[in-house]
Amino acid sequence: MTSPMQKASELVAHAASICVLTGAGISAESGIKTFRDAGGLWENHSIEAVATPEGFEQNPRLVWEFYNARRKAAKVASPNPAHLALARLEQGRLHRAKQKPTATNGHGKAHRQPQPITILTQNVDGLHQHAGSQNVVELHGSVWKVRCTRCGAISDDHPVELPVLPYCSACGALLRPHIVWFGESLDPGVLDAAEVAVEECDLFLVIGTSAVVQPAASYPFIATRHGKPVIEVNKEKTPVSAIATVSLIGLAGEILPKIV
Ligand code: BV8
Ligand code: ZN
Repeated sequence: MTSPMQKASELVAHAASICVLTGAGISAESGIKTFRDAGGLWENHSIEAVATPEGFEQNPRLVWEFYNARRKAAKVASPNPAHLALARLEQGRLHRAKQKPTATNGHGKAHRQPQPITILTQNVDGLHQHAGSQNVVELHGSVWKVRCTRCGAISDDHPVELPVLPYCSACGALLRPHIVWFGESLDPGVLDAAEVAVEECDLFLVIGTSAVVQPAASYPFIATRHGKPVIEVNKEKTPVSAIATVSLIGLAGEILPKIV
């Protein structure tokens, strides 16, 4: 009788293309507050006040104070063994893929190989990239990027704490965090990339998310509807646990290095 951990390791070992959905739980052991855990981000702030366009309209100073604090916390955080395990997994697969001749579709044209691993992250802290992961889709933007509210220019060359309030050097208008707030649509290119990754994968991992926010939370359910095995790693049960092929309860920083 194989244990859930062994089952998870086998699924990872045999998967050709893995899609990973990560949430705040994967950065918790890096010291970054999650949203909904005790002492989390939403403890002292209401979502409406700091994570909606209306809140920014109402009080941009408060929102910039919130995001400057997030930038400071992200700056001093380091990737933890969970981020590093996913980066190692990608490195190993990319290395192996290089050794295999690229498959052609018979007309000599190399057809697109599915990516060995795609990380769809809801996190905005940049820790996956910091750990060395290359194929990362930031579903909700990045705390390191800011966008002009008028000309739309996106920039990431600012000091950790931006002046409150920061203005666009090109057109002088107010800058906002390049982050998807509640009630805002995700970038269409990001949605497409996520859809392709879910469709192409043959294994879906869900790490450290409460799976309540849409559309990110729908991806594990879409994967399972397409008959793909789903492995969940979370310190507690979530709505995904009911449909997961393997649901591993524990800390991502301890479990991920063991299964990848
Ligand atoms: C959209 C960026 C179309 C901000 C985020 C009513 C009105 C308006 C909208 C809606 C509505 N009802 C539904 C919606 C849609 C809404 C939504 O889903 N709301 C929820 C609350 C029901 N979604 C949207 O608005 C999205 N846009 O739908 O566009 C549209 C357009 C116009 C009008 C309508 C619809 C945009 C959503 C994006 C919001 N931005 N983040 C920022 O970061 O500052 S969401 C934010 O919370 C995160 O990014 C993440 O996505 C989400 C959930 O957080 P988690 O990552 O899961 O973290 P959480 O704290 O919740 O859980 C941590 C987990 O980790 C726990 O399970 C814990 O057990 C586990 N854990 C902790 N430590 C560890 C661990 N596990 C393992 N190891 C550990 N060590
Ligand atoms: Zn501008």
